[in-house]
Amino acid sequence: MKVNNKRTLSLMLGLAMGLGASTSAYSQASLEDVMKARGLTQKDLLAAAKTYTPTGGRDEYLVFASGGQSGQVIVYGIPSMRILKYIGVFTPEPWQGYGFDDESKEVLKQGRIQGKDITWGDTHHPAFTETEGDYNGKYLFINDKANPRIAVIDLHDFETKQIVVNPFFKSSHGGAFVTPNSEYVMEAAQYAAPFSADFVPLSEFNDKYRGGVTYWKFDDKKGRLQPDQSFTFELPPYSQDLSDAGKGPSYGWGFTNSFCSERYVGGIEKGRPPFEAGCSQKDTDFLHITNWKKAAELVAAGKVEKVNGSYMIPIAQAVKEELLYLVPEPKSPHGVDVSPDGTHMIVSGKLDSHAWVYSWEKIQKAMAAKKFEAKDPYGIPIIALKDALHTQVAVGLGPLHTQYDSKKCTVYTSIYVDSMVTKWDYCEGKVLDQLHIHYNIGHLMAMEGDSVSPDGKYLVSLNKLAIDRFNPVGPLHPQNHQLIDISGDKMQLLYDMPLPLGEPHYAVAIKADKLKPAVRYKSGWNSRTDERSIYRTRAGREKTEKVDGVTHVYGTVIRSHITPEIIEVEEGETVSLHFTNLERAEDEVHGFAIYGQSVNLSIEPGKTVSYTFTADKAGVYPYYCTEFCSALHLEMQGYLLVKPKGYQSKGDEMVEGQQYTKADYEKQVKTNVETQAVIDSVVGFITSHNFKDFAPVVALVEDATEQLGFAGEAKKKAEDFAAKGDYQNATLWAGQWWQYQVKTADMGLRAKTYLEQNGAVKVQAK
Ligand code: RUQ
Ligand code: CUA
Repeated sequence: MKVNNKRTLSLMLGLAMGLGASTSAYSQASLEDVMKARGLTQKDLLAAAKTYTPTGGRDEYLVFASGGQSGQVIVYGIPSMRILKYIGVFTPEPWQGYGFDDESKEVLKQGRIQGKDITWGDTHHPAFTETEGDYNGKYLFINDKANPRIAVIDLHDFETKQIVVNPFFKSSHGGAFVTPNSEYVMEAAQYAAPFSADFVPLSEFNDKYRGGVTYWKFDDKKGRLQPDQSFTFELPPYSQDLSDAGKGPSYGWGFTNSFCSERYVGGIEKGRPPFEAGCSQKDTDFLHITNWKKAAELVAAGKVEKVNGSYMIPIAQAVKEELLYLVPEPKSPHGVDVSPDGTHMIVSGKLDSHAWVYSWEKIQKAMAAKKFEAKDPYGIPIIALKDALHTQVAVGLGPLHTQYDSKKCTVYTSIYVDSMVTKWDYCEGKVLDQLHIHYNIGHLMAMEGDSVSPDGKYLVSLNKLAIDRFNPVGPLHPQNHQLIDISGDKMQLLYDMPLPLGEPHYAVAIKADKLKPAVRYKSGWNSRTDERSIYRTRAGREKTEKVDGVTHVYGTVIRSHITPEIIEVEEGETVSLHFTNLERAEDEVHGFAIYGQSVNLSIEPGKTVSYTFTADKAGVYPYYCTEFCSALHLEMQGYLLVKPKGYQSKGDEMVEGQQYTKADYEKQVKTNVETQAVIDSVVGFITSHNFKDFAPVVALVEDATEQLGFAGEAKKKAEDFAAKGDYQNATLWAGQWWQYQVKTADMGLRAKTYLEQNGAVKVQAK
């Protein structure tokens, strides 16, 4: 073991001195040879050149895709289509410790439905926070359709911070959609249901079942939704679907479409025609237009009542206050998408081959003149189609969603049945291009496509079926995201990316440089509440304390040991472990797992996490770090000893394995002296360069200095034992002294490499 470590160190040193192996091993094959061997065309090569990202390269955009039924969010880069992260949102995710540590369990607990834990979600539509209609890179929201919930993810650390449960709905599809200054997040119901939790027979469907749209108030400073300031519009039982917030001239308004405005209830088992027949009889459904700005004023003025503790605006009040209107829209519509300038809304009906473009100017005129063609059965004014429509364009069979280009008037609509993307001009009402995709596209997404200033460039087609596009992996196929170049007049398909996690419905893409994620937490940080943890622990302050019958272990983790290494408790005790990661270096995460407990913790630099459990069975429980964090990662271990009740120690002294002599001690000291020379040379290199100009290096140097300090303490202990002639302890402490040196050297070399690769310059030696 020691020999190996020494080898590792000298190898590190060799690399640091530039003595590494040369890199001339490239194959001599020409581009033509490779093309021939792999059957690639010129077009393929062009696509490859547009997406290929050389090693170490970064992407221009980051995509946040819904993870569908996985209840997570998937993050990947464009144009490389490389997956970077899964964010646990509604579903426990062990690698991140999400749903395993006490802190994140609290977040999931917020999402309980009628007291029941829900350990998954059907995520559909992510949305970024906005400032004046542009993505600001601060937070991301995503909805759960199955249980009407919205989650808040902080883009500072890509962690889920909050889950809110809709106080009225039993499902929610039309969320999350953000108003232009993130004032509110829209969440529309889907399947009509009573607003209460009670049983209501279907015979009372028209009177007691309801749809709705909730406007969740968002506090930009706190980064949390504010349920007590949020409000819901009661709506007829029309199966409200997707929504979008107005902007520019339509700022202050929200748009929500619906299907099954027939209010049909199926019952195929009783011989009734099924939902699908009854819900598609009428030629049109309704686009709902709601005035959130005026509604917020009513709420602020105390004019809206609370129902079960939440503000709810009944249909009659919304009509009276002129907050709610309907406009006919194409049969069984799916998406409603407001143009970047807020002047038009595009809606497509799944059972109509046209996309309908509405004019906000016309709609406003009709509202002002109170020109309505009728009222619906609930008294809501209906604006006639001719008084709202700008144009209708035949885009293909089964149009769903529309995305806006950076070029004026240019849009892309997903065509589900025809499996294609139609590029068209909504001002002139003409089709410009069509591209076949594989297969059955749902949503599509252009770069910053929901903002007031879309970037165009790339489009991602989120396909419902992959069928034969990839190597077969059993009956459940991966999803397929196809990257399309939209920079030219003709769309060009570039790349197929299999996505093996849930059915991502929608995705949003943001310019990568708008995000400034942290690489470490402030020390002792509770990342879920975003404040210092009351359980934070500093180096050397580790302790065990019994408070109110609970044994609290205040521990730390650092390469390569967990403090404490032995935890002794009595059978039946409740134990609460708290670990703080003392590292500052980027990516130095430690994990924690223990035998017989369903737990994995992810302890990122600076983070404090807790795990509380009952030690209900006497026994021996090994624990260890689950991240390969250093050469001696396997040794990052410990024992939880659960003693039987009333156990009396029979003087169980710790037994020693290997015995050490003076010669062993001296050999170790010699190694340590040599290692110190390596450290000194690295330190010399770093301090002779402008390392303080590089934040990651400063963090590494801080960590290295700390490790070197520990080395000094261990050295002192070794020398004290040697002076007493106790070569057993002297040798072991000399070994620990060397461990700290190795970690110092490791970080020092990483800092040195960073400086060399990032153009550090020599400065005058001080
Ligand atoms: S939806 S495509 Cu939520 Cu369109 Cu799935
Ligand atoms: Cu820490 Cu392995």
